[in-house]
Amino acid sequence: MADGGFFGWISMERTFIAIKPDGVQRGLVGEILQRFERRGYKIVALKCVQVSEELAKSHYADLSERPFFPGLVAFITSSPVVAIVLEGKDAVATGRTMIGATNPLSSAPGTIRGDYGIDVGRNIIHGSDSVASAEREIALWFAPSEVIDWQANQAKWIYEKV
Ligand code: DAT
Ligand code: MG
Repeated sequence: MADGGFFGWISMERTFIAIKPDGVQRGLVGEILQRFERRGYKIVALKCVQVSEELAKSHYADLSERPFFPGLVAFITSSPVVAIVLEGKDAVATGRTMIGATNPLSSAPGTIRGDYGIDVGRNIIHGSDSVASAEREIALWFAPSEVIDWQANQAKWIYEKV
């Protein structure tokens, strides 16, 4: 499923979500998880992480030449992050839609960043931007044994066919 494979006829995906230090410090973990759970996404991995500089630099490797990179690494390593893998239909793109635009001031109300954030450098949450990124990020943040395959009993009430 992490490879965008099929569960029944439904294309199931996994996406990597991280509630950043500001989201954890502001006590938003429960509210954020509740949004994804209520939508119908299934938590298949979750842990609290004190991020190392090495992990931060690897996670944001594609931004290493950007002027804000040192500040981004300092921020993400400054306080714990809650790392999550969600599974469900179209999890990557729908996760990004629920998160909102990179700059919270441009994020629509109703999105996580649009409801809780103001500054781009304090935008509360990360979500994978493609299935390929999700696969890379899940492998970077989690050991295979930490990502759990399980059947949600409510799946038939979320999906027409399971
Ligand atoms: P996103 O998190 O929406 O995928 P991104 O991958 O382009 O956005 O950037 C990663 C993070 O880097 C972003 O969540 C916040 C920070 N960032 C991006 N652009 C920035 C900027 N212009 N100034 C400061 N921080 C920025
Ligand atoms: Mg990104």
